Formats: sequence, structure tokens, C-alpha cells
Amino acid sequence: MDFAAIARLSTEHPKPIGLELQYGTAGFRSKAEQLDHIMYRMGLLAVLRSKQTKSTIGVMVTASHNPEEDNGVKLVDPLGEMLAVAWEEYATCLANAEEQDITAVLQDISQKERISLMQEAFVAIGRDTRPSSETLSQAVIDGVTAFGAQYHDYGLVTTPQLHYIVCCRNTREQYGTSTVKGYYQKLTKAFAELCKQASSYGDTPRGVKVDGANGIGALKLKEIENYLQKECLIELFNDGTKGKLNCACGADFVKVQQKPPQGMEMNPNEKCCSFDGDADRIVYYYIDSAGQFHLLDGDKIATLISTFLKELLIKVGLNLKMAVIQTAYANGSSTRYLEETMKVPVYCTKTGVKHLHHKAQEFDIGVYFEANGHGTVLFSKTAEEKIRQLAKGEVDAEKKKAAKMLENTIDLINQTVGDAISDMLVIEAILAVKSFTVQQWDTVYTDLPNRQLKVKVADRRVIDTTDAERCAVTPPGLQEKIDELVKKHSLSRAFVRPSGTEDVIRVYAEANTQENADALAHEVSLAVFHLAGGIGEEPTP
Ligand code: G16
Repeated sequence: MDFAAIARLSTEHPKPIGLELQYGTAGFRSKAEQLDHIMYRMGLLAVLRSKQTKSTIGVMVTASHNPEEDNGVKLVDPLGEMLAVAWEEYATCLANAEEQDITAVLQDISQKERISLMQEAFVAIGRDTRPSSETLSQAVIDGVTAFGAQYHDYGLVTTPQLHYIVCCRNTREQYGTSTVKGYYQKLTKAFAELCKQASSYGDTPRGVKVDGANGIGALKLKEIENYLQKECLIELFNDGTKGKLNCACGADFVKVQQKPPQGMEMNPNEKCCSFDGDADRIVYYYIDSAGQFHLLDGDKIATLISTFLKELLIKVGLNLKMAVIQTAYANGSSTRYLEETMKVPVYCTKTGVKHLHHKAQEFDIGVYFEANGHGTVLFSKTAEEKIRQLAKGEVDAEKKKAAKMLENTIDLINQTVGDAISDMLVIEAILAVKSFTVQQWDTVYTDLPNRQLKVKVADRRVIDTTDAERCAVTPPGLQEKIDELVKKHSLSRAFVRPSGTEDVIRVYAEANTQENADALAHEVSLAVFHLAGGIGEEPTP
């Protein structure tokens, strides 16, 4: 192993003096100009992980929902999951090592993980449309080649497309063909099959308006349109030709601001959706005839999908264990509806799809969605086999039809990670099959009014949480204060947590009315500001 080459090239990717970055909710995120050394080093780490797992590892250059000026990197594990949590510590250690210590850190990780450095390695690289992404992905390539490993630069891809490709490569293409074209073909074939079950199939095609957040999702949606027949008409806005990435648009903006994105022409009752900056999140919405905005977020998506799956499971007579996984941000009404009306067990994990994904793997069918629209469905090997067997078996026509629909859903959903394009097609197919309008979907349950805010503090690490982030253990007195504020309102709940993608504390509150949710969120923000070292202006209502 030529460690001298690694050390030599690392001088071309110097670490800014004193800069310390942590591996956060979904990798490293910061201002793009601070990330060159991180990219080089994550190229190195991906090679080590590839040697250890004897598999292709993915590196995606993106800061997803963050502003265009930021950038970041997400590492993709062999089956398309997020990097194993145990390796996050290595990532942070390598990212913050002084230049002269880099090779020692690499050797240390190799020893701890018993990695044979002679093992071959392969890294799949992708990037989003940020102006900084091309140079930063070159730094990743430098890291990979300095380590003497092979790579394929997939260029501009959505994050879920890279996850899919990594999974395909490592399953010898059992999961699908390991190209973007293969991804389009797999998804659109399953979508067309599923749509055939809609009674209105062949009538006026259904349509959806999409806000592409001026990002990679818009670009890729234009490509997949060439593979879609007449089943779904897509009208694309914020396609990146003029607006700025995630600026007053995109899934995060729509979810947090609870209003439509700019740059989209919306007529009353039209079904619309927004992707985020790397197309791994999606939220739906519409404006009613009275001009009121209605958001159908990750919770509503999880409910729609799990209801659909449960109905099909009953039809095929398969007794498979299904659960829905949420985070503390899940609206109280959604949890109640799932548990009490649908009788589906619900679990709560910490924020970050890696946590939800992990929990979902414990079930035959694990539906996981963060309220922000990041999620997917996992089918266990056994569940998949049973379903596929029924779909091709000698069973009665109704059963067979239901089994085929389940099989199509398995093929349509990107099981590796939340995927805006795949989720959109799943939702569109379900709505078509059930002859459901977006309004009918919306009225399944009513969200409790809620509000999300951000508070700037000097050091967000002062807040530590427990109980899936629903309770703050530090700083002293903060949780007691939150409990006291929550008691002032009816049907209320609030929590705070440090963001793992932005330098802020996030505040969430819900209550019986929007005024109360807003008031509670503001009061909790003030508590954070005063007890956790707020900086800048005191939060105003
Ligand atoms: C990432 C993660 C999500 C998480 C979000 C916000 O999304 O993948 O799981 O919900 O960040 O995390 P935090 O509240 O810690 O900032 P994305 O779409 O930005 O990659």
C-alpha cells in the first residue's frame, strides 16, 4: 500500500486550520468551501469500507435540503443503506485528523476492523447539481485513486439513484440493472403494471404538478418521463433553468413553512408535490377552493401506503408482520390513526433515515417515513418470496391479482432509501388504483396544528436528548421548562433537538389550534435561547 501517495495527495486537499466537523444526521454538511479535505478523506474511507465489506461503496456529494452554498457527503453501504453507525466515528476521526496523522488513522481503522489492505476496492460516486459539487466529487476521486482503488463516476444522479446502483452492483444485479437507465426501466415497468389495475386505466391520464426544487430531481424527472407511457402526466416546475436550488421551494421549505413553493402555478384542488435538493424526500399538497393550503406530508404518505399494503395482505391471506416507523416529528393524529383505526403497530426512532431503516428491518413489511417526506418500505426476504410465489402460483383470480399488485409495489419502491421519484410513482399508482383524489386521501385523518422553528445557539452540543429525542437531558432545567409550557395548552406536545445537518436547534410543537401551536413553539424557542446559550436576536413570535 502506497501510504506515501495518500499523504502526498492530501497536501493538495488541506484541512482549514482549527476546523472540526462531525458526521451528522446524514454525513458531513457545511459551507462548500470548507469541504474539500472532507471529500478527499471520505474517498479514502470509502475505499477502506469497500475493502472491509468486499463490496462497492457509494459516495454521494450533496447537501440535500440545505441552501445552495452548502454541500456535503453521504456514504452508501453495500445494500444501499446509509453508512453503518459504527463507522461514523471513524469518519469523524479521519475528517478531523491533522494532515500528518491521516495515514496513521487509516492504519488504525484497518487494524481495528481487521481489513486486508491488499483486498480490491470499488467506489461508486455521484453528485447533485450544486455549483460546488463537480470539484468536490473530483476530490473524492482523488482520495479513491490515491488509495489505488477503482471507481465509477456516475456524475449527476439523485441520491436514491446512487443507493439503487450500489445495491444492484452488490447483489450481482438481482435488485436491478446497475445503471440509471436500469432504474428507469425497473420503476416504470412496475408502475405501468400497477396502474393497469386501476379501473380508470385508459381513460384520461392522471397528472401531478411537481416542484423539482431547482435540483437534480427535476433533471431526472425529465429523463424518466421518456420511459413513462400515458399512465401519469407530469408538469414540472422549478426545474433549475432559472431559480436557485431549494430557495423558497422544495420539500423542506413546503413542510416547514406550510405553504406552497414559489414558482409553481397552482389551481384549486390540483394535486402537487415537492422534491428536495437531492430527491430523497417528497411531500404532497393542494389548495382548496377557499384558498386554504393542505399539506400531505410523510405521515400521510406512510398512512396511504400502509393502508394499501394491509388491504392487499388481507386479500392474499398472508399473515405478515407489518409496522410503521416514525420519529418524534410525526403528527400525533397520524400515530393515533395508525394505532387505533388501522391497528398497525407504530415505533418511534431518532431522526435520520438510518435509524428508521434499521428498525423497519425487524418486520416482514416495515413502512418508514419521517414527517418531512423521507421514507420507503422494506420487505423482508421471506415476505418477498411468499408474495412472488403467490403471484405466479395457481390461486384464485382475486388473490393472484392482489399478489401481483404487491409484487409490483415491491418492484416500484426503492427499498434502499427514501426516493422522491419512486415514492411519487407509488403514491400516484395507489391513488389511481383506489380511485382516490388527493382530497379524499387528505381527509383520512386531520393533522394537529403544528409549528417547527430553529434557534441559533453558540454550541448546539449543549442539548442532549433521550427517548427518541422527545426529552432533553441537558442543559439542566430545559426539559422541566418545556413540560411546564406544554401543560398550558390543550392536546399539546413539544420537543427540541440539535440538528445534524444545520448549525441550529430545532423546535417542534403541536397543539389543538394553530395559534396555540405557534405560541408554544415560540415559548419553547425562548426557553432554548435562554437556557442553551442562544446567539443573535431573541426569537420573536
Ligand atoms: C437529512 C436526513 C433526514 C433528516 C434531515 C434533517 O435529510 O437524511 O433523515 O430528517 O436530514 O435532519 P436534522 O434535523 O438532523 O437536520 P436530507 O434530505 O437533508 O438528507
